[in-house]
Amino acid sequence: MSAEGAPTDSAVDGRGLAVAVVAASWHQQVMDGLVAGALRRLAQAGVPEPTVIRVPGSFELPVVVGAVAPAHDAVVALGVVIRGGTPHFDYVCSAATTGLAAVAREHGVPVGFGLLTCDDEEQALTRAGLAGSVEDKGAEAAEAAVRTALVLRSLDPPG
Ligand code: DLZ
Repeated sequence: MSAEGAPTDSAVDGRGLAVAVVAASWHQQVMDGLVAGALRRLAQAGVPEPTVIRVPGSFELPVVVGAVAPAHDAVVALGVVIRGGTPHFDYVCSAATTGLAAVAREHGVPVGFGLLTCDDEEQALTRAGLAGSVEDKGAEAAEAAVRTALVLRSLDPPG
């Protein structure tokens, strides 16, 4: 995941949106950075009190995102999967990715995709929005979810 080519739009106004943040718990330092980045960006967008839910691992993200999606305008899914010496990495990444895309489509609710898939912890830390990080993927996922919720709202304005 690289930030090259990322949009540089102006500030987003998400006031009035109901947003949930669903975050896995593996790799605590990185996860703390991702969650903090998402909450920071949501506050900047006018969403100061999102629902925050922790799940055990990234594999569990889709089922919980699917459970909260109907009551929210957008969901931010956060997780970190670090490549190990077994194929487990591929299974967890694949299940989380396809599962999150499926629940977004099923419910028509945007899911910000803040799942880091990294070779090692150091690579994840550079993307975690911490002091010394180069990227802030939690914030990016939150902003994408809010922007997409606004797009959907503009396509289907309240009558
Ligand atoms: C089992 C596992 C492994 C090996 N690695 C990670 C990881 O790097 N990041 C993560 O979020 N979760 C990992 N898990 C846990 C799985 O996501 C899941 O929680 C367990 O397989 C139990 O269903």
